[in-house]
Amino acid sequence: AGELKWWQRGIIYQIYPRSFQDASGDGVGDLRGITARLPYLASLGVEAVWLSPIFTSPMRDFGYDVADYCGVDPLFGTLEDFDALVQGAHRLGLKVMLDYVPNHSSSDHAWFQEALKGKDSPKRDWYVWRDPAPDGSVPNNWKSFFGGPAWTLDERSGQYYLHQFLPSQPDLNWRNPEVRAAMYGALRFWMRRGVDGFRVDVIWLLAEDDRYLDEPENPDWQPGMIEHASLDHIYTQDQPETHAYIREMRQVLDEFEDRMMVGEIYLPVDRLLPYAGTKDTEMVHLPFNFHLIGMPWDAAQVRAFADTYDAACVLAGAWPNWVLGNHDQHRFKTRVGTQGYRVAQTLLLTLRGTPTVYYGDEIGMENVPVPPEKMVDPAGLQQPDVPAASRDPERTPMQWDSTENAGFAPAGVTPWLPLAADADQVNVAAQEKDEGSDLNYFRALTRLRREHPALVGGEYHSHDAGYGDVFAFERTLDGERLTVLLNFGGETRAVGALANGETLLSSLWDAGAVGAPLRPFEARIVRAG
Ligand code: TEU
Repeated sequence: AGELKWWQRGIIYQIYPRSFQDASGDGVGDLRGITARLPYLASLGVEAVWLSPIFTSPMRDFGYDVADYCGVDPLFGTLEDFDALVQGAHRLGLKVMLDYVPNHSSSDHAWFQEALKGKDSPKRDWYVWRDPAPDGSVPNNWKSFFGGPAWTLDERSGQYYLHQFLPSQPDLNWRNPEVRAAMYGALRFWMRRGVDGFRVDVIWLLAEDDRYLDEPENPDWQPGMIEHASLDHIYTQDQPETHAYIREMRQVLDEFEDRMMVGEIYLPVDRLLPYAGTKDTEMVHLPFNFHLIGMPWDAAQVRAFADTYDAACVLAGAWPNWVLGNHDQHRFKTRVGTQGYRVAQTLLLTLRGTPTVYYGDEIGMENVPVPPEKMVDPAGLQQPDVPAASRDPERTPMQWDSTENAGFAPAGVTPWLPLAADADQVNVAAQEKDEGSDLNYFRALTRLRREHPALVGGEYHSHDAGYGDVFAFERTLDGERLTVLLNFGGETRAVGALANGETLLSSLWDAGAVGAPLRPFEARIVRAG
């Protein structure tokens, strides 16, 4: 796998900076905290660290509302702190990725404040304005992803502005070349500071159809769908112009050596893979594949999806990638259950493609119930009738040890979100000491990836294991063949010749006899003899 790029070879680890490590003692994580934990990150065997937004922000959407694209928010530290983080990471061989939020700025951004001055403002066209409908109401039926209309009236000018998220997150007008130039400038600013890559927020929503027609209702939508879209969004997502802007964005990245971007895109595979572009016109390096999050946790369905997606990637010449969780989705251990946890973790780290891991998943963090009076996520606060809408439960502080505040913040400080009730047991320090812990299982998997290039660069091919609750596949490269056996169910399953060979790793640790049946919920990696 020597010729693979770092973003194909390695694992991306997502940090939600508010919740990783609070060095300043204000209950919110910060950059110096992350820098202090770099040795831990290196010990995990991951390649890159992606930081959710650290830019200047009023934090109404916790940083996804940027008021200055080239500044670090004082809550997180300073530019000097950031430079130190990048240097420290690079010294340990870790890449650093930032979260780039191009679709919308904060309403506090100087650009929007200028645009508010009136229709003649030089920045007016940097945002998306429409006159009211003839009856004075919103221009059309477009909805915000956080509930309510996607339009807010600016009383002074009598026009509405577009916001696909909060009213305090006005959509930038990507059709305006000045906007694009300014936003590309921000990318260059961070790349000059040594940033290796970007996760690009809602990249598939950049452009809107400029006829501003009403969206049709989405007949397939159900509450709880990962996109949260009751309208089809045929006019606000996946527009041809969006593809064109991404091609431009890619050229900006290619001005620098070895940089990458991963795009946040919630679309079906046939509309997702085009975001990788073609050999001649490349677009995003990795279009996030969120489908493992949305689908039922079922061996046959996961296999069918993996087959389809892998084949589609081969055909499109796109590098695959896999995700089980992020700061918008409930913790995967809570979704698949304690017993399914290691099966899921094994799947994520052995399928063909780049895995992205969410902080804390390596120690098996679960959703933390946050009582309504402590809810802070605007997605939850704006949709009190949708109980699962709050993203607070998956954003709670990292659990480092069994001291007060689990080592996330100094004793006596109140963290911005509550800690898990079992943080005194489920934490890094405890799991370091326990050979059989989730943390050490994660490390065993990342070590296997390093020792066996077939797990990284090898071809993928699934097998019929003879049971609906077993997913079996092999990864092959240069004569090495590794078989991954995943028992999603609670029954012992004899999988015959598929299990023949040396067991390199079992989620139950003890290797068992060669060819032994899979035990309930066992994940096993076997080297075919
Ligand atoms: O999320 C975009 C997105 O599609 C979300 O609406 C997602 O479906 C929802 O959070 C699920 O509950 C991105 C960021 O990841 C998110 O944190 C931001 O709030 C949002 O964009 C606005 O920037």
